[in-house]
Amino acid sequence: MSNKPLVSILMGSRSDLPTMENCFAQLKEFDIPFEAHALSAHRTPNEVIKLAEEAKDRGIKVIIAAAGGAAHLGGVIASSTTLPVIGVPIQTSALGGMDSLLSTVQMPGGIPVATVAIGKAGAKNAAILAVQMLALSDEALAKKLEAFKQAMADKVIADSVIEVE
Ligand code: RP5
Repeated sequence: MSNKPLVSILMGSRSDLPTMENCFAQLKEFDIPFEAHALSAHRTPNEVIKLAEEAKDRGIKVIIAAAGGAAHLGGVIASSTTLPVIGVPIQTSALGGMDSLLSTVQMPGGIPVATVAIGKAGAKNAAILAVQMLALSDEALAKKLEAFKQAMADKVIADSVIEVE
């Protein structure tokens, strides 16, 4: 696989980075080349739209957008590209991430943002969902995904017996 990024990750702020490291780690596990930017739908709307508009021509296949609070980043990106957009709602201290979840998921008909769970699990799942999309046209990656799921199941089964006294 070439090093040209296939996935573009945008986060609303550098303060979202600790959550999104989980996304980076999962993409690295699958050897998916990706890029990442911290840009805000509210503080830097023009830069966000430019990145979204140019992504497809740069070879990007999937965009992952993470934001917290009034989380409009995924929606703004989805308005500016036909690439699939996966939204990660960041956990917030004020409202626990319910604010991020609702403002990411509740898109008007016609402009979908595929929204995953709040926080770290969502960051990890965004990566896996992106890999699943890429695997539709990549047989080797599809095999890696199958092995990944099997390994996950094997681990649970190996540790499934709970000792009772
Ligand atoms: C959102 O506001 C960001 O995605 C972040 O989750 C939140 C807070 O941003 P900072 O004030 O920490 O930059 O746009």
